[in-house]
Amino acid sequence: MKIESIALREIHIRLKSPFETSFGTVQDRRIILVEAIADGVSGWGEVTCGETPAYNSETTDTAWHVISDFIAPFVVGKNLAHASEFPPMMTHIRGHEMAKSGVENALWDAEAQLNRVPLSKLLGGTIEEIACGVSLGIRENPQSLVKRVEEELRSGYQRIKLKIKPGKDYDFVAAVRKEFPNILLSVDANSAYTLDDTAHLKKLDEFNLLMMEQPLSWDDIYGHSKLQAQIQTPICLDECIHSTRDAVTAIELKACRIINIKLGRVSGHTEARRMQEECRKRGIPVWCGGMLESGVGRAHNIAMSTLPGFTLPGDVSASQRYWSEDTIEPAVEVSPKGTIHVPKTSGLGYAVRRDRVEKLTVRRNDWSARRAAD
Ligand code: OSB
Ligand code: MG
Repeated sequence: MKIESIALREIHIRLKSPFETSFGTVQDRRIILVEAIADGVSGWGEVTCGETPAYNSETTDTAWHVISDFIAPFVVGKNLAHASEFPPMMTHIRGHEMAKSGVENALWDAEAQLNRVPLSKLLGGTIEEIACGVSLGIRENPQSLVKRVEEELRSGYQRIKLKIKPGKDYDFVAAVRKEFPNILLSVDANSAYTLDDTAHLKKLDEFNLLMMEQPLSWDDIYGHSKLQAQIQTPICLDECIHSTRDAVTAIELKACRIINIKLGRVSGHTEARRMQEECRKRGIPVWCGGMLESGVGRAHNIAMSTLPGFTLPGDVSASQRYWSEDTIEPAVEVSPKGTIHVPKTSGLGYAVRRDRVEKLTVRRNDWSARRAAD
């Protein structure tokens, strides 16, 4: 497929309610959408970075810069047999996984449409109904958190993840566990603790958690191996894992027993697919993480979640939990048993709402093969 043009759009879109993690609160999202036209079809991707460099080092503005100045001008006009040929073309750009992922995933959508198959099938997905969990932001007090959990369980979600930070951890988890003794429950610290907190984190062992996600520094695999040796709760790594090599390092060091795969963090579908396969071979369950995506990113997450290594419920939940009007249609819906039915139509299986996207767009940049050849 020949990459004829790339359009970048930054959209501003407000979450229905603010989302608080250990590193901050967000409500107004600045999301970059990538539209790649290849052999006449439009493929879409979403850059999943945050607005600030608090989760990882990328931001909306760094991704805009890297795609505009290095990725788009380099790939427009190129001919690829498969989207999986994109990552080897990017080895001269260090890091910036989320920027790369937005472009690569748009090419995967285009390739699936050109082949007239659902993206999930092009990736090799086998699961037809994916299991959904929710990630709940930090709340004012344990009672209001318990109320939220109850609502999500009533909607059918199969696993509840609570965001925690020092001072807002033990009591909150205790309250939820007391009310719901048997649910699949996990916590996510987003790097808010250090090894000095080991004794404190060990106290969470009593709650029979499915996992504790990324308690220590965003770049400290070795530290997690020391912590995992001292607590029973399985550690799940998120921020630390950017590549299959990182995943294998973490597994071999016994730094985690579960891995959260986020398409943006691992630079796109090609690497995500490789990672879940290597984890599967080693008996390490993986699940699909979320980055408060709009529909485009959510649709890519659904396709990825159909791969056989994704054996735990992910953080992919219904559009209506986040947005009053999503960027795709139909909106992503979750069944009463907490599943999403994987679309069977070609490409992403959801249509991009161009009218809404145009309305939300605050800046745009375009590259076309002709311009690149000038
Ligand atoms: O660590 O999984 C995380 C949101 C933003 C940044 C990091 C994380 C999250 C979430 C939300 O947990 C997941 C979602 O609902 O999209
Ligand atoms: Mg996380």
